[in-house]
Order: sequence, then structure tokens, then C-alpha cells
Amino acid sequence: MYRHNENMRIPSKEQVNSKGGDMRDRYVLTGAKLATMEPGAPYGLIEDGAMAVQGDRIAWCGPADALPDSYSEWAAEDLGGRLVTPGLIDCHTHIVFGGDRAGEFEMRLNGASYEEVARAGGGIVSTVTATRAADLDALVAGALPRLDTLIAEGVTSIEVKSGYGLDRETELTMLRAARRLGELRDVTVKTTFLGAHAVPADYANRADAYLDEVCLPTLRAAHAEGLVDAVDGFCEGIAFSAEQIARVFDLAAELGLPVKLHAEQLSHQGGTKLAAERGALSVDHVEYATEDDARAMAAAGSVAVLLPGAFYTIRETQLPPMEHFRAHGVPMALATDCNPGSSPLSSLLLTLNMGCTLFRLTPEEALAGVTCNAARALGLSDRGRIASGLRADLAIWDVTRPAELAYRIGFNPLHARVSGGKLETRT
Ligand code: DI6
Ligand code: FE
Repeated sequence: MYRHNENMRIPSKEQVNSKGGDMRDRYVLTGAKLATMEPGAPYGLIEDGAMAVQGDRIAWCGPADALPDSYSEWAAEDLGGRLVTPGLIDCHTHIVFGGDRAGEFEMRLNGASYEEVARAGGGIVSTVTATRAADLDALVAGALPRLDTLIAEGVTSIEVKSGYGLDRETELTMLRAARRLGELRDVTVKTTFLGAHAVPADYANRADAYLDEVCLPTLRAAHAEGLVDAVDGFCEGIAFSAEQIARVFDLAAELGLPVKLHAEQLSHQGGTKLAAERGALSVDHVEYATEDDARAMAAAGSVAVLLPGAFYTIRETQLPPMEHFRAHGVPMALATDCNPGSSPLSSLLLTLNMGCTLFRLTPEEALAGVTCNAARALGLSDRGRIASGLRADLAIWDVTRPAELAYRIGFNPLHARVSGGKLETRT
């Protein structure tokens, strides 16, 4: 769907040689409306902006009339007034999994009860069974179309969780598949170990034994193989208690890994307090979080990752406490939560729209939620904004104002994507 931009005025080899540097590696974008997401103006907007990219970095950005003369000899592309945002970041996904749950979706809409769906092998158990049955190549092949859909909307960084293996080998295979995705596409993949996602059937009512015998040893093994960038858990009545999650976080601390948590999604269990105490990068879902939780998150600097796709799919009615997050200065991110059960969503643009319509975020908060605040939720300090020295991850849009990205439904105005300085134009 993408090609390298052949219209760029790439200098000849002679020019390159005469300058003593590789100019194919550097270029200027002019005629750009820059939504830098830097503090100050709304969206950090620079109406008539320009920027210079060298290698994988932003060398300069600012108003076009301030572009230093020294860039005048670089290859240049006039964007004709298009909007440029930071490359989008999906900071919470489960895109690696086997099978799908469309059959279960259909059963439910034909009137089957939750128990009937479960008895027919539905629910998270069916995804675990299908994921265990898939090999690495099958998991990668299944995830690629979902990843490509995200990339086609300007996504340049994505988080991918394990958690549908719930046995040592399959958890490792899921994480290897996530790493492979990052090798196959121009996208940064951050991996998260989510062994404490559900208690597998063979450990029913023995969650602590599952943690001791499977989850914790697998985390050690995955870390030893370099497969883990962060550690997550599902703190919920139907999954793990805060005390059990604390044991997983103890091991994460021992291994020097940052933590995050699925907390207060369906009920209030105290996971947010625990995650904040452990300095979590983010606390995710948080529909049932309280003002005290928001205070704790603010003190810890944890990001609230809001997941409107899951809220929509399970027809939740409890809204996350946005007013407390705003009042206490908790940064809010938005993500797809792409998974086969509660959020079969692989559009970050639709997520922006849902964040505004369902959660009443402003379009500016929504865009911050998939750029600067999403970067923070992943512990990535080199992206999510447009500023010199940061990684050149950008999305270039055929729109005139940033709010259009959140306003339209089912419309993809991406013109081009820049990942690590590499410009790909949508065809
Ligand atoms: N919260 C969710 O919404 C998903 N996982 C989680 O921790 C549900 C996953 C599934 O149903 O497959
Ligand atoms: Fe999730």
C-alpha cells in the first residue's frame, strides 16, 4: 500500500559527493501545518511550518520563515499545507492471537447466554486454545493484517501483549511473534508480558499455583530471552487479585522491568492504587477508578489509558472518571485494546472518534492520547511530539485541521507516513 516517495528530489551522486555527506539521508518538508503537540498553542500548532529530517531524527522544525539557510540545499518536499502530526502510537494492544470470536459474537446476538457461550467453548478460553494450536508463523500471519491496518492509518509505534498462551511455550511464542512483527514492518514494537491475564482451565481456582508454576517462571525465561519490555496483569474479580498482581510486580521489579495494569475495568478491585505505588507507566481501562485513584496516579506520574473499543463492545455504561483525571493532571492516552473478545478494533482513528463521542474527550485530548501521552505510557521519551532531536516518526494527512482526525468516522485521510525518517507515500 506504500511506496517510497519517488517524487522526492533526491540529489545526484555527484552532489552528494561534493557535499561530503549522504544527502539521501536528509530532507526538508515545507508547506506543512505542524501539530507538534508541544505545550503552548492548541495542538502546538504551527500554521506555516517546515521541518528538516536527518537519518531517523528531526533535525529542525518551526515556522517556515525561520528555516535556517543551511537547509536550502537539502532535498525538499512541499506538502501543500497538509497537516503533519507525530506518528500515531497504539499503546495497548493484544494483536497477536489465534482464531477469532465471530462465532461467539453471532451466538450471543442470536440470544445465547454467557453460560451457553462458555459451554460451547467460547470466551477467552477459546482464544487460548486457538493460540496454543498456532505456531509462530501462524501467529505472525494472523497479526500482520491487523498491524497493516493500523500502519495504514499512520501508526508508527505499537505495544503488543502476550496473555493468550498461559503456558510457558505459548507465552514465549506470542512474544517472539510480536518481535517478528517489528522486524517485518517499519514500526516500533514494544512487548508486554501479560502472563497474569487469565487463570487457565487446568489451574481453575488455583490462581496462586498458576503464578508460581507457570507465570513467574515464564516471565523469567522471557526476560532472559530479551522478549519483555514491560509487565502487565489483569486485576479483576474474574482474573487476579491485587495481592496476586503484587507478586508479579515484585518479580518485574527484581528484573528491572516497568509495570502497567488492566485495572478497574469491570469493578473496583484496588489495582490502580497498587500500580501507582509501583510507579506504573500506565493504568488501563479504569472505568471504575475513583478520585483517590486519580490522585495516586497523578502522584506516580502514571498515564490513564482509556480503551473506548472495549467500553463500546461490552456495552459498558460506567464512564472513566475523566473529570478527576483532568482535575489532578493525570495524562490520558487512547488505544485500540485490539483483541478478539472485548475489542475487535484495529482502527486508531475510530478510537479517536470513540474517545470524543463516548468519553467526551476534546479532539485535542484525543490526539494527545495517541501521540505524546501514548509515548509516555510506553516509556518512550524520544517520540510522540514534533521537536528537534526527537525520532522522525510522522503522519501526514489530507486534512486542514486536526479535529478532522477525530471527527470523521470510517475515513482515512492519511497521505504519507514517516517512520524513523523513512517517508512512505500512500498509494
Ligand atoms: N480486558 C479485556 O477487555 C480483555 N482482556 C482484558 O484483560 C478481554 C480479552 C478477551 O476477551 O479475549
Ligand atoms: Fe487489554
